[in-house]
Amino acid sequence: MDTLFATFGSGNCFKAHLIMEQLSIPHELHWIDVLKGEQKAPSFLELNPNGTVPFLLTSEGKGITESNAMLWYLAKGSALFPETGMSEAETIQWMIFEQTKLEPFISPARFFSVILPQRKEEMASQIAEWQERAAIGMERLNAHLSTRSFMIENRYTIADIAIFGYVHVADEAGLDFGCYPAVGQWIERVENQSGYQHILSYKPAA
Ligand SMILES: N[C@@H](CCC(=O)N[C@@H](CS)C(=O)NCC(=O)O)C(=O)O
Repeated sequence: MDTLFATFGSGNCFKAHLIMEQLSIPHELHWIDVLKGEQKAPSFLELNPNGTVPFLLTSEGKGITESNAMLWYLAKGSALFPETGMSEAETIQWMIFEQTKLEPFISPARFFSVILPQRKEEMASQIAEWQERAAIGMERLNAHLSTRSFMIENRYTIADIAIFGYVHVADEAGLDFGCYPAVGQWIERVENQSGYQHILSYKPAA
């Protein structure tokens, strides 16, 4: 069985968990508390020298880092994988867009707003800068989604899951979905996909 090492509330970890739920891939969850630095524990670094989560340990004992690489691996051969070579290229393009124009800004602004709110005030000017940069990516995304229902091929694929991971919680980073109506409508379409689970619906035992 695959094991997903994840931290609670992370959009990157959520992507991997969501696809395993939607494709009914048997898996175990192993919680890593990044606030306690468990991702840098020697026993974890032995498995994943990058010291980050999500980390997927496959049933064959191979390790994968990078949430979007996990989506690619887990979706191959399924209905969530792009159908043509051009769609594969578009998917990679949007995955890189997500990791360079959205996630690096939405994720830390959200982190210091809702996960570690005690540092929100101290980080205020940095948060404002992340919000400004995230807004540029959100505008581009909104324009793309204004003319289609899903990211590629007009159907739900891993391109949607990759973008959705952090974009659907962009309000927690201080962005206003009212400014991005096509994104808001697409979020509803993704939430209506079979097997969808809320990001906070799986959590470590108390
Ligand atoms: N690009 C990576 C990002 C991985 C990442 O930075 N994960 C965060 C949690 S969302 C983490 O492990 N932070 C703790 C650390 O870097 O020490 C992905 O998409 O999986």
